[in-house]
Amino acid sequence: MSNSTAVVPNDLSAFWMPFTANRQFKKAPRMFVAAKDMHYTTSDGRQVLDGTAGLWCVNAGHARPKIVEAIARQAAELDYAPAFQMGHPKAFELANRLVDIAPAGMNHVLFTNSGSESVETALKVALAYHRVKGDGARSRLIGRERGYHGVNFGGISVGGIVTNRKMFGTLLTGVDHMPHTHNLAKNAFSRGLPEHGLDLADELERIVTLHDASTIAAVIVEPVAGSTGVLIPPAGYLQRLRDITKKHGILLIFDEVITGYGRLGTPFGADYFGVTPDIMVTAKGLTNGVIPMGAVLVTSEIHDAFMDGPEHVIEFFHGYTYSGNPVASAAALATLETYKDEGLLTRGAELAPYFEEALHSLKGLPHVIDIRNIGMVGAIELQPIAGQPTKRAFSAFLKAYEAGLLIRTTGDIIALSPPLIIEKSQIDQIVDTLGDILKTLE
Ligand code: PXG
Ligand code: PLP
Repeated sequence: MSNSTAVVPNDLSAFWMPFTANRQFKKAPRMFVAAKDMHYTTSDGRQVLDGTAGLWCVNAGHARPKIVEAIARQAAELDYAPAFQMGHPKAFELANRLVDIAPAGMNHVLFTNSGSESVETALKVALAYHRVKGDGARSRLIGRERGYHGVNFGGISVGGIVTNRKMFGTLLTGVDHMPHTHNLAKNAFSRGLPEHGLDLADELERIVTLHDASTIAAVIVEPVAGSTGVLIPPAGYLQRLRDITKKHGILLIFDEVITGYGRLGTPFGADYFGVTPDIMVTAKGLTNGVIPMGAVLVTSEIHDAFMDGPEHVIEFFHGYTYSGNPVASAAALATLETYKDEGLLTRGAELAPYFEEALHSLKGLPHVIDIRNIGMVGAIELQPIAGQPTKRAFSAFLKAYEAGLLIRTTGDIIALSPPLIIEKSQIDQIVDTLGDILKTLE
């Protein structure tokens, strides 16, 4: 066992942890001190199977050699270069590689440091695009109930999770929301795309009628809503959103922070659904989670609209100190190489049928009110304890951790999204462990 357990601090108060019950956590901390391939090592020396790819980001598994080496080499060779008015080769190379694997037409890339920043960047590109086209009245943004688009102000404004919004004032103005598509009464225990709910896409027509298309800049949705508990779109739904947005000159933004980089068994969600947006928001799997980085892909039509006016003038007043950071770029290039070497952008498609069968074998166990899956994403929805929502699923999370399995819970939904290098025997281990736990839950 590594001696890194020695460095676990005994004062945990200074770090105000993100999206965490801080007081509860600090009374009984759960610490990872190492990771390799499919497993974490805890501070008490146990192996924990990673059922969630970290937070949906470690798609190639942990501590992959090419990525580790690329980061070390890059840090020694060129650690940082100014992002504005200067360049370095790897950011350009990475943008080219991304365009190669992206759906046809997504030809230009803006770099960020997270999913949240990618969302802000995409929303700003959309607003500015209409403006440079002389259509600046198009300033409204349309999101969706239960959508998650990160935690910055634009993202929580178009997002639809009340706990992430209610503390923060009036947010962006001029935002409206489509209804979410989750319908247990009609779609429980669907495999893949649910059958019912295509008509919910027509709610966009209603919103367009209310505000008039000439005021709407963009619609942003996750192809599959992940963070809110794995809400899979009804068959035909995303195509219909595409048809409606196209008809009205509204940009369609896919937030592919979770669905990108092989999660659904295709390089991007756009490929899975055969629907190409105007802007694609990505992060997480871009660097295998190792170094923070995001990328926003846009069509030539959008990019070219900005390439007007005098050549010495900055075309788009936006960017981050770390946009295309050399070490992050090197990590991303090595990640894409690892995905390519091991076929990971499509391996999910081979594993998905096995994963689906295994998950649905849990049907009938106590408290299970839905099981749903798409690609290498699965969810098990539990009946909440009356008056104590989230408690039952969180208790499953704690029991799984004790039993050597990392799962993710949101509300009373268990979400699974293992690294794409997972073996069938490890899928069995996930499902067997969960089965045992579900039988013992209060
Ligand atoms: N958009 C989507 C669709 C996401 O899933 C973000 C934006 C924000 O990315 P950053 O890198 O700023 O966190 C996300 C992130 C969970 C979970 O448990 C999901 C996310 C992050 C952390 C936890 O479901 N999604
Ligand atoms: N705040 C201050 C005071 C800054 O100088 C900067 C960048 O120069 C920022 C925020 C933005 O930081 P970043 O570019 O890392 O997003």
